[in-house]
Amino acid sequence: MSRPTRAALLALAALAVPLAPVPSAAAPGDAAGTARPLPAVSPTPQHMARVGPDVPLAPRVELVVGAGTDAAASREVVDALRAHGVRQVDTRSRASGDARLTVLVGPAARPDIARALRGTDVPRRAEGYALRAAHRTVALGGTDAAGQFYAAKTLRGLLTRGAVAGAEVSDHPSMPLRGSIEGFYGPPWTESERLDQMDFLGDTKANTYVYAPKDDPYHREKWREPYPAAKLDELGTLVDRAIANHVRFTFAVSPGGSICYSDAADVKALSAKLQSLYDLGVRSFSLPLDDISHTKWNCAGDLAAYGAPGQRAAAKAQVGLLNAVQKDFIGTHDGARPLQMVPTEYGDLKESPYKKTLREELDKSVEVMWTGTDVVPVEITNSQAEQAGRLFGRKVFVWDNYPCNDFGRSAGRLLLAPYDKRDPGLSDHLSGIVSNPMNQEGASKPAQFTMNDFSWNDRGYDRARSGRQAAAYLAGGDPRVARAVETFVDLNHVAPTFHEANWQPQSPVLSARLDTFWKTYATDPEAALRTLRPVVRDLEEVPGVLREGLPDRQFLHDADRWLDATGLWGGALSHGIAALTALDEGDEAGAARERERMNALARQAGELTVDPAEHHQRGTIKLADPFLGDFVAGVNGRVPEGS
Ligand code: LTM
Repeated sequence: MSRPTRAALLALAALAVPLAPVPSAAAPGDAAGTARPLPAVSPTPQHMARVGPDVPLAPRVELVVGAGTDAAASREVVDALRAHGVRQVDTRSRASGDARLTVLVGPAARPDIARALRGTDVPRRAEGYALRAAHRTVALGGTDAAGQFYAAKTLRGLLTRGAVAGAEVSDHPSMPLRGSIEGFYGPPWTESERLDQMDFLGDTKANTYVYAPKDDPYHREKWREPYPAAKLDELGTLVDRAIANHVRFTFAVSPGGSICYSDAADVKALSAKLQSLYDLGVRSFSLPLDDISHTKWNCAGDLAAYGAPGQRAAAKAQVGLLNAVQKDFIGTHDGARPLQMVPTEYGDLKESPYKKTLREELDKSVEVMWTGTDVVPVEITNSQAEQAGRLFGRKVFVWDNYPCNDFGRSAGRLLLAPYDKRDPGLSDHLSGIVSNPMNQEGASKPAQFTMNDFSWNDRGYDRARSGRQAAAYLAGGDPRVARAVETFVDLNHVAPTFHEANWQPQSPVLSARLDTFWKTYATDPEAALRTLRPVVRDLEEVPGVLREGLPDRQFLHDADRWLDATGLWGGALSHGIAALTALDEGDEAGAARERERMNALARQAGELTVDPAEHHQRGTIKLADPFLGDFVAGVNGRVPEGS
């Protein structure tokens, strides 16, 4: 059956919405599946509990939609059912009463949905939803259209083994703004990476994508110029995909490097730029003023209007512009959301004349971004976030520079570790968190997945569980592939900062295993080697397992050279083990030969470089450093060179 068109759904909307069959309470002793744990749903729901046995799917399912049913939500439900073997979905405006499975999708207040929810709490929150699967009925009720869409995403998570888990879910996001800001230096994402990102954000219940690539000239240097028609078309396609995923495509333009704040022509040019995106359907806008100077004006007019350059004068000029855009553009455009901005002082907690002016004079509805301390923060605590809120006079919106890899200390690296060191409870102090990801979109997903989990439910966030779920998501549910993803994540686990300190350690799992290996080797070489062999075999197998089994082609493309490096290092370690084994058996010549092979592969791995077309920072590929190199050195220190 073809998907219902929007027109068809609107036609259905005109019909009365009758009541669906009301499920009776779970029969006592009806045990099929009642003891089974519920599947992991990500982001972690605020509340989820088993209410009865699993609800079996049927080859033919009735989908009941009504006036307020979100088209994207019903599409998502149909896709999810089809992916789990349902052959026919009959979309109707009233339940027939004799279907083997009925799925109701729409506003939680719709009478048939409200009844089928049977008291499942409907959160009074934006983007919230309630879901209940019991007997032959699954009810998905949203507090708004996005809530319905998220209910449908949760339904996908509850589908296993030919059934919907018998569960009730009451859920809503902890933070209003969640997602990503493409705000890094270096090669911007391609159109297909951005389209992929929109679907990914939808999958992870994130609602925000900020378009702010530093290296798009029309975003920064050429901000006054309109986008060429082809580029505008491309942006239009992205906006449509964002809307289909309940993602707010947020258009950012950064005029700070050359704007003359006091020149009406510049303000007009800025407004025209925003208008061109509004015309494509964009309803969220941002004016980032990061990485510009406080201490110079771009025109003599500003000197006359605001006085000598300085923190206070810069803030006055910026506030004038931002308040004008908020009032004259946002305030006059239907559906436009509050303006967002990035202050020039975005990465510290020091009081200053700049912050004081923003705090006191910037329109209170404007969202102010903040990166945490030191731009790439080792942590974000509740107390810091509270302080930032006080300094800027509102809850701040965190631009988290993770897993961004455009700065010197991240050269040659993919940053894959799960999100960490952000306090539970941050949702009390922030309006949201967006990730500034890597130049590589696909490879950013493991980290972003966990960040979106955190911003949805910071208090329910469990780092280890989220990391496992991220791996399972990327692996398309295949456990062997998921394990290989987790191994690969461990090899690329370090998260550097601008300073010496890393805020996430490198390879915690592998480094511990290698450490144990050498300790055991000192007293029982055979046992040590026996334990290490499967670890190294896993390493060697990672590239093959991922390249054959991982459905996400973008991730594989992005990780290509790191996968090559993994294969080479795996081979090097395997020869290292062989060298130590030969030594243990008294075969010095064999040991020396293996040593040589190990060194040849390690050398090759060390010579791999990043693709400059895809990475802002050039350099050699870094992987599980320094542990892999240390292991090779350890073998070299024990096995003599051949003569
Ligand atoms: O973080 C902000 C607000 N601005 C820039 C980003 O564009 C850049 O990607 C990161 C990481 O290098 N640092 C910044 O200062």
